[in-house]
Amino acid sequence: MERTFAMIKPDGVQRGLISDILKRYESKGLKIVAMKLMQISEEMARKHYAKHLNKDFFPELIRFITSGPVVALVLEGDNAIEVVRKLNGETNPQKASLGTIRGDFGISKTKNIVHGSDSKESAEREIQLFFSESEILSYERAIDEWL
Ligand code: RTP
Ligand code: MG
Repeated sequence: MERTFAMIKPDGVQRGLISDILKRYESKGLKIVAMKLMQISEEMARKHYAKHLNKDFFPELIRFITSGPVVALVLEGDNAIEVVRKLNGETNPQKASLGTIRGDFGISKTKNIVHGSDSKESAEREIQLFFSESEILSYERAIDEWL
């Protein structure tokens, strides 16, 4: 089973979309193995988005992601990294397909509601940045044998 890091960004929380978004991840069959409501510090934001340090949008991105509470998640499932990115949709919500989270709920390139790790390396790094080992649970669900 693969694990990925996902996040409901400050706009998703402020707009009351937490339950809609969790519903999509859960309904797809992904298992929530860690979850917390938290406010990201500037230092953590800079670490999380380190690869975008030299982009024009970096300062705006850091300001936005630290602007209010987010929901940090570790999701587990077969091919979870790719599955979450598909559910999230393209980066620009105006281009994202309808039926995806960004396609259905977003309109701004910065305020694009959700994050999902883009590779195994990113997933491992981001999970470690946001969660300690003891916050990540291992458990069976009755439905697991049907997925
Ligand atoms: P994410 O990391 O948040 O899952 O999004 P992503 O992989 O689809 O996009 P990425 O290229 O990693 O960009 C990270 C975040 O930066 C913001 N962004 N703003 N204004 C802009 O031109 C612009 N481009 C990217 C978005 O919030 C994007 O999710
Ligand atoms: Mg990314």
